[in-house]
Amino acid sequence: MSRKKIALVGAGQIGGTMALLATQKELGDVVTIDIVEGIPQGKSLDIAHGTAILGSSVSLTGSNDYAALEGADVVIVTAGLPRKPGMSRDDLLEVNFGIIKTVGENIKEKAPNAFVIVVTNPLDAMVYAMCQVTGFPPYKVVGMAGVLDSSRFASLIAMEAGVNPADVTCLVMGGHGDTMAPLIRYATIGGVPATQLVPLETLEQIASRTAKSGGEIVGLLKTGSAFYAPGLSAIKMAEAFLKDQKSVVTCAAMLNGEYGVDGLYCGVPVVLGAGGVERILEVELDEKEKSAFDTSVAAVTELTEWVKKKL
Ligand code: TXD
Repeated sequence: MSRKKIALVGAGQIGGTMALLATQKELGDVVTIDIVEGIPQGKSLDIAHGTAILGSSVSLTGSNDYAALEGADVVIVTAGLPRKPGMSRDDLLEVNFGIIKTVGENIKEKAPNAFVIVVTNPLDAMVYAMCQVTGFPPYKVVGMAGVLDSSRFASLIAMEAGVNPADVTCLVMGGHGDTMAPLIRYATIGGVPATQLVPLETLEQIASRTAKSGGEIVGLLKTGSAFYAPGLSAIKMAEAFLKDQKSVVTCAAMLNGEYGVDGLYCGVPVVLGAGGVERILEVELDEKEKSAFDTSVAAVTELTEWVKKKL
């Protein structure tokens, strides 16, 4: 089997974290690309210096040239600006759209067969833009958000219940914004509905904290947004594709009638494998859940309409 190649466009906080994780997991050779001279080269060399300790055979390179995308199996895009305190994800729309456009055109030209994972905010609108700019089939272009939001929900429940986070499974649907919909009814602890083990009021507080978790981290860090858990989430998705794991994860996928939504990227549970998004899972939503999902879809629609006008 030939060696896989993972291209990380954006060598900032999340890009650097992903380079380390991909090296540790030996997912494939890692190339990081950034517009800032020295950053991708420096981070790649720094991680390469640790490969003897990690026992990893991965080769790492950093570049300021999109030509380094050539032959990539997976491209993960974090290029763009992160939030500062007081900013919403949506405030990043205009500047990050310009960046996604440039990056997308280069991916189309240099890595036409790649599976593309977009991380840049505002997530759902940016992944829509990426799909249009590359012209790739929607099952090969996805957005990372639901894996992170679901992990945040699960980890917070585990802390409250005093159990292993690995035993908690959660589902957060909708857009990656303040209107995301953490679904309490689908949270389980060791297969048991969380509502049987944690008071409903507490779960509701945790759901609300989950939706605001990104902002909580921005408020603490002050100089940027979360990067460790986002890095872990995007690498989990890359691994599902590279190893054909058929993982059930929530990610921003193009909806074509599912959940009553057409032609929009939004967070839904999918099966992720070597075929990219192999299936979109349609779970049953009660009235309250459907209304929360629809509110989130409305917010995503507004941003996506802006993108459509600029394409
Ligand atoms: O769940 C999610 N999807 C997210 C998204 C969770 C957390 C953060 N999320 C968003 O990811 C965040 O709002 C940002 O839009 C991205 C990247 O976050 P990160 O924290 O990694 O930002 P950095 O450290 O500023 O890194 C961005 C890098 C930086 O080094 C820039 O020089 C580079 O992107 N950049 C570019 N690289 C290549 N090509 C172009 N055009 C370019 N423009 C900027």
